[in-house]
Amino acid sequence: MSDNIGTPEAVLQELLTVKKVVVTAHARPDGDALGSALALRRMLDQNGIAARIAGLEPYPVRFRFLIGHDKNEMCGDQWLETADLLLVLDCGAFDRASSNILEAERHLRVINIDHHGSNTEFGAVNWINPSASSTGEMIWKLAKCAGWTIDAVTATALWTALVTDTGRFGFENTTPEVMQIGANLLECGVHPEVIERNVYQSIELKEIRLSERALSRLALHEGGRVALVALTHDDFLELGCTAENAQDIVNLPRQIAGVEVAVFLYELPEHGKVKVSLRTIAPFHAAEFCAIFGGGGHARAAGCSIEGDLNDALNAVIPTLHERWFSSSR
Ligand SMILES: [Mn+2]
Repeated sequence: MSDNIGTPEAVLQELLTVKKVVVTAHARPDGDALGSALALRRMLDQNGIAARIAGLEPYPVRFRFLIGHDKNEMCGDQWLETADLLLVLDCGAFDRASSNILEAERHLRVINIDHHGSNTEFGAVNWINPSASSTGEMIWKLAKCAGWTIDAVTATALWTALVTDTGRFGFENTTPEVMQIGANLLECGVHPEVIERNVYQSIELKEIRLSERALSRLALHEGGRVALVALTHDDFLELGCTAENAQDIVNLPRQIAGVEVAVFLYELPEHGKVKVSLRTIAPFHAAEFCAIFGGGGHARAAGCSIEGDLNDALNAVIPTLHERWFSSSR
């Protein structure tokens, strides 16, 4: 696990000499990935650096309200080919970026801005702060450092990054600083009820049906301290859902009283793999567990992929959880 690496000043130094950049984040973006990328893109554009977003489609419908405030927000292939710099946000490993970005990287200088402790430092310049609640928090700091104005549209994107990565200011990464940044964003014109309605009160019916399928497979282990839900490829097919519709399902088992480790397994047949999503409470380090299977993330939220089908994944994850965390009573 890496400690604090790099500075916002080093990132700004890189931006001094460029005219045209691309901003991206991890594929299948969440609120922090999209919010921080859109906020940074807008502020760069407003401050004399032409910037476009790439590689973030498809994004979940609930974040659509953040997109389309500016003409030409999204970049075409030609832009990617002629840009000076690629800023990669909220992306713990470069292979988590989308495929067209992986292609473009060959000729672009990469600036890596992230808060995942498991970050692989893939950039020419790396600014990694694992104690930041979100990449949105880091982009706010970058803006302050640069003296950029944060307007209401930018503030709304950054608020979305903060609320989604702090569990609506409920996780242990909700620091005094997060609340100070939140207060500043409110002063910049954020309407929290708009974000709440779009992000948390806009679930599609098929997503509720998908949750129903996942809960039908709810299983408790370790005397109720581990709760697991799962979805098969057929569940997704029959309900017309994709992995984007399953982003919040891991939050269902974690709500059960006494559960310390919540696990969500779902089949991604196109890759012949099962995705594992893990949420924990202290002292269980989710990213360290997922690293056993080649994944990564944060202390309390992490993920990995396991070759095979749902049964293979169950047979890998449940005994390993027992062995690592529950074999001697703690
Ligand atoms: Mn994040």
